Amino acid sequence: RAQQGFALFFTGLSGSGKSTVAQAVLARLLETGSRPVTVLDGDEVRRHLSKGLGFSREDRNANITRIGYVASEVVRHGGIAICAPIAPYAEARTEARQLVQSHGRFVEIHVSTPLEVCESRDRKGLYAAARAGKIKGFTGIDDPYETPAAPELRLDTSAISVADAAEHVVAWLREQGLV
Ligand code: GGZ
Repeated sequence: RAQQGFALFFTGLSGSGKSTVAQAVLARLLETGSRPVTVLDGDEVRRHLSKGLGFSREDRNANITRIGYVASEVVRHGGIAICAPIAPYAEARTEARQLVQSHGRFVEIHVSTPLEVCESRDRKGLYAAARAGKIKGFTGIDDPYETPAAPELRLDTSAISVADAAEHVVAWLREQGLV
């Protein structure tokens, strides 16, 4: 039978490794080449789908609802959607889950890399700017991140390599019969 669509929903702090692991998983899924894959990455989404939204609770939740809606359409057509926003609020993650689950599987992956590690990486200098008060309401510094209570998977990129993290996701998908 045709395999059902599913969404991989990575959530975690800035610098936790969401996008990097998502890209590695994408590469692995494209190798096996079974179905079309749509990537809804944070940066891209905010440039197009969520252009004009800021980082208030309302705007972040609107961003996640839009991502959830697009992912649900991809899944409805039997495709794979890979999403990688911070998604700090449980309420919005639940809404995205409900949108997707009416058409297929929703796989929440908490990228649980500790704040200290994300901050020490500080690839874009955003944590330094947030500590200096130049960016207000930065997730993990002066804005909340609600830890997922029951994600399908949890990955800490300070404890395992990107390749191992991606392998772990793909192995889990195989176990579930999704790929
Ligand atoms: C968190 C912010 C903020 C604030 C700008 N808080 O490391 P990045 O740069 O590329 O990832 C972060 C990205 C977060 O956008 P999302 O759409 O994923 O967020 S949410 O799910 O909450 O809607 C960071 C940058 O945008 N950034 N200001 N105040 N991250």
